[in-house]
Amino acid sequence: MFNFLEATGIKVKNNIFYNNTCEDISIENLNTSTGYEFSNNNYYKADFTNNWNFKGVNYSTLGNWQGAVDFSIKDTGSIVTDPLFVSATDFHLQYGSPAKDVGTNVGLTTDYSGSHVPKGAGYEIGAYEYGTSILMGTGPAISFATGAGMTIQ
Ligand SMILES: [Ca+2]
Repeated sequence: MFNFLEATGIKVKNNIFYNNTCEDISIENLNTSTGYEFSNNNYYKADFTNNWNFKGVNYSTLGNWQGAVDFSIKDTGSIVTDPLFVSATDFHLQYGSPAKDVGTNVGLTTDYSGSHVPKGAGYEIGAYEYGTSILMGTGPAISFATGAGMTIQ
């Protein structure tokens, strides 16, 4: 998915890597990986083999990957589990997704669909904040009147 040869300051946060047929991350940089920050990613491959490659060595567990890299932030807060997308073509998260509320603040105020983030207890990993795909249609008119309480019509 990502293959870095020679670069500095790479930041990979809040991404979902889903069932790629090659390594999710491959870093061939033989020098120090200056300024690399990886965190709060969701890696999922059905076979969990050779998910990461760092300087020519393959790693199949998140713990081994985290122990091998020389990054500034060593993929902390990341998870290895099925993110539970709505479908193969809809990358919103289902209610029970483990990617809900475990992302990190990357300075965005909206998700990929333009909805405000975060919602709930924290940021989601992935492109969409949970709860942004609900189509409400035409909602009721809500008005407030001083001293009269709330009226929903
Ligand atoms: Ca959330």
